[in-house]
Parts: sequence; structure tokens; C-alpha cells
Amino acid sequence: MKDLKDYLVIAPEVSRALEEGLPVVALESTIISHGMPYPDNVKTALAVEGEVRARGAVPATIALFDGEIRVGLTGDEIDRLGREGLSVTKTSRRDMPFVLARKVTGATTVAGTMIAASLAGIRFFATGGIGGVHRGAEETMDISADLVEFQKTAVAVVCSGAKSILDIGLTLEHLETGGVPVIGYGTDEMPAFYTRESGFPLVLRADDPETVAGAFRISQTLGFPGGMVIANPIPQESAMDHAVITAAIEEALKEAAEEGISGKEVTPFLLDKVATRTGGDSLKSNIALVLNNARLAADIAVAYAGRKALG
Ligand code: PSU
Ligand code: MN
Repeated sequence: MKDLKDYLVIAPEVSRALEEGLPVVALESTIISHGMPYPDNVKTALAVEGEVRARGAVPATIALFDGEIRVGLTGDEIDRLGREGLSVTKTSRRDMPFVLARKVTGATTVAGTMIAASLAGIRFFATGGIGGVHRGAEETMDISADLVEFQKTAVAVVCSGAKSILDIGLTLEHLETGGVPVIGYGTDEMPAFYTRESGFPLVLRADDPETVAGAFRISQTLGFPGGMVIANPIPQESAMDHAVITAAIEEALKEAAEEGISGKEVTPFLLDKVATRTGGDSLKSNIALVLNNARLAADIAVAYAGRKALG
């Protein structure tokens, strides 16, 4: 009978950092394979790792290869995910045992990455946007497994909110029902990925990494099983025009409905259409916010480890 260590392979640098209680930041891989075009996806993934390092933490990008959950990837592995793109299996909680059994390449979603991070003992994770409740979910029941994962797995995820391809109001309601803290970082409202504002207020706010690290520690001490969403707005200079992005999203939603897109294809389809419609602008914004989230996640991990933040 195989046990966890037969499936969980932690890169030596990450494993050393964890043993020594040094700050580590997990990074997802669906954003590489399904979230951005090649070669920007690979360049961004490597730059994100660079930002984490520059702030004094160790990056651990996560994916599934050859029947193993790899925590901490080589540059070659990141390149492979980027080149293979949509042919890599998008892996959420539901998919993980099967992807491992079949030994196919799997890119982990926010939910998949939280699971792997938690198994490895990593508490902090940076990404772009989380999945959520889709518009029209009252009919389709399309609610991302990411939201449910936040109820089960104790990892704090730094993101720029949720894209308005989703129903942001319902997404917040779902998180509230699940007991998931959504902490606005330097803001009192939920950011909408490409824009700093969504119009939906948040009740929790932090203005420094220590506050987030402190709240996370208390959650751990209380034995709470779940994680946290740290909603970090896109830097002002990289934010998009509200009208431009809204028009692109409306158009993408219409096309998805016309083509009858469903299941796990929905999110990648919408992301791709929005990116194509807004050209390089949305990609630039996307890259800027992911780098910004990587810096904040590293600062929180550093604060949690009781070290002085760099920069
Ligand atoms: N939203 C984005 N970019 C992404 C994703 C979501 O703005 O790359 C990816 C993440 O990996 C997220 C997943 O976990 O899509 C959610 O997919 P679904 O809605 O099928 O749960
Ligand atoms: Mn879905």
C-alpha cells in the first residue's frame, strides 16, 4: 500500500525551508496552462517566482507530473506546462486522484493548489483570480470548487478578487456562508481583478502583512479547518477601464451561452475570449496583478515566520 510520501514530492529547497520554518509561498499552475498564452505564461511564472524570492520567501509552484504532486517545479517543468497549455489536465479536487492514477500532466487550480500546499505544510499562496459563483448559477449550479475548498483547507490565498465573468455578489455570499474570511488589503471593497472596485463592500480589512499573518495564526490556533481570501486590488497604474472590460466580458458570456460551453471549460473559455477581445492590455494587467500578489503573499509569509519583511 502506497502512502502520502509516494505521491507528494517536495523540491529540496522547499523542503529545507519548511523544515527550518522559513517563509514559503505556493503558486498555482492552471494560470500557466489555461490562464495565459505562451510564452507570456512561462515568463510570468518565472517572474512571479523571482518576486517571491526578492521578498525573502521560497516559491513553490505546484503541478502533477508522472503520478506525483510536485511542490516546487524546475524551470523545464514550468516551460512544459506553458507550452502544452490547454492539453494539460486542469486539476481541481475532484480530478486529483484520477490524474495521479493515470500519470498524466495536471495543472492545479486554486483548489488543487491549496490541497497540495496544505499537504506539504505551506500556508500562503499567491495567484491572480479565484473561481467563484458564475452568473446564472441559480439555473446552472456552476459554482467553482475553489469556494468549497476555502471551507476545508487552511491556506491563505492572495488574489485580486474575482473577475466579473462571475457573479461577485453571490461569490461573496457563498464565502460568507462557508465561514471564509475575505480580507480587503488596503481596501473596503472586493476588487474585480482588472479593476480595483466592484461595488461590493467587504467587512474585513488589513493594511499591513502582519495583520493578515496574525489573523491567520489565530485561525490556526482555534483549529479552524478553512483558509482565507486576501483580496489585493490591482495596482492603480495597471487597472483597466471599467467600460472596456465590461463590454469584453458581456461579449464573452454571450459567446459561451451560444456555444453551449459547460463544466470545467467555462472559466478557461471566458478567460480566453476576454483576453482576445481586449488584446495585450488585459494580459499586461493580469501580469502586473499577479506579480503584486506574489509580493504581498511573500510579505505575509515572512511576517508569519516572524522575520522582517524585505523591501
Ligand atoms: N480566474 C482567473 N484566472 C485563472 C483562473 C480563474 O482570473 O487562471 C483559474 C484558476 O486556476 C481557478 C480556476 O482556480 O480557473 C477556476 O476554475 P473553475 O471556475 O472551473 O473552478
Ligand atoms: Mn464551474
